[in-house]
Amino acid sequence: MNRILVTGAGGQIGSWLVPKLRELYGGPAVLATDIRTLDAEMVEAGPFQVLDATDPHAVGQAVMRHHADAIFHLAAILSAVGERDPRLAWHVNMGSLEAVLEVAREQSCAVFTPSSIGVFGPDSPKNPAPQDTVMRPRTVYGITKVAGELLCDYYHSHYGVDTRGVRFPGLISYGAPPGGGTTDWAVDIFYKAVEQGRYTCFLAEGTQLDMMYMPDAVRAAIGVMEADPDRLVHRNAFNVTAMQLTPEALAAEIRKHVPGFEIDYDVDPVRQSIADSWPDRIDDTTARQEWGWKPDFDAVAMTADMLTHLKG
Ligand code: NAD
Ligand code: AKB
Repeated sequence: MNRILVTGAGGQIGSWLVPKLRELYGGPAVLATDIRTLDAEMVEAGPFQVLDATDPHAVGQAVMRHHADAIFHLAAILSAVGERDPRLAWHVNMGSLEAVLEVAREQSCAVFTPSSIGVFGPDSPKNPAPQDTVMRPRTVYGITKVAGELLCDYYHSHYGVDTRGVRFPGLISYGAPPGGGTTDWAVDIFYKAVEQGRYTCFLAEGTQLDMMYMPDAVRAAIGVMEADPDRLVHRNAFNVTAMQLTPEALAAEIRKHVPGFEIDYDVDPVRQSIADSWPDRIDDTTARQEWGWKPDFDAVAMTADMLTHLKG
């Protein structure tokens, strides 16, 4: 990777990934793009372009003009927003992936595409969900992610495109807010803890999901792209995780830093049913074996770091 184009650069992941890529590969080498204009920090630190990733012609032009040899494809609609507007989720998630893969095939680019724990469904083993198992998700988001993993595999096996990806768990970060997922509670809880000392959670007590702190997610994205291709068997769908959290366990950890912090529950049935269909824990042994994946942050270290930054 020398010259990189990032789609969906203004989102929760892109707002962390783009600065890291610019630090590693040089500011001018990383073209940030999004369907909307972004804040000055992103736009002034390197090249930026408004780009609808579902438009194959526009993506092709941008890749050609930037002389990109790698695309980090982050533009997508997440799980909760996807259940509100399934056709939009299909259009954006599949339309943009097809556009990016075709451009990558024509212009010889490597492609990173994040998949998700959303690929699993109620028929998948819950604890742990293995690397290779039954995947029959019930959300349109999950369906696009399974289809996306398979399409990326297809472009690799049939056209030799260097496609790679990971199945991210819920990602926790400060800065750009999450884009409308089922795991957003694990970000919201920190902001409410600092601002109000209490949080009303939209998932029920006892709902356990995999999570990861954003610095680890950024390392995973870059790590899989820099991995020795000869060692990769799976390529597009590596389970990666760092911790398993329930709302009450994270609240207890936050309480160590915010005395008296309280949590209560007002369950949203849509997001609860999505969470209930996802595993309690995924097994990331394959990523550890094939490219040396290992997270730096557990729940204790992540909570301390989040609160240090949010309290200023
Ligand atoms: P996000 O919703 O925060 O950001 C998505 C970005 O894409 C936004 O800036 C939005 O403006 C942009 N976008 C939407 N439609 C677009 C289009 N047509 N063309 C160009 N840009 C468009 O999402 P995120 O959390 O940064 O997620 C990025 C990727 O990682 C997605 O594929 C998501 O499924 C995956 N993922 C995220 C998480 C997580 O917890 N954040 C977990 C698993 C997988
Ligand atoms: C979501 O909740 O939709 C995302 C994800 C885990 O894919 N955070």
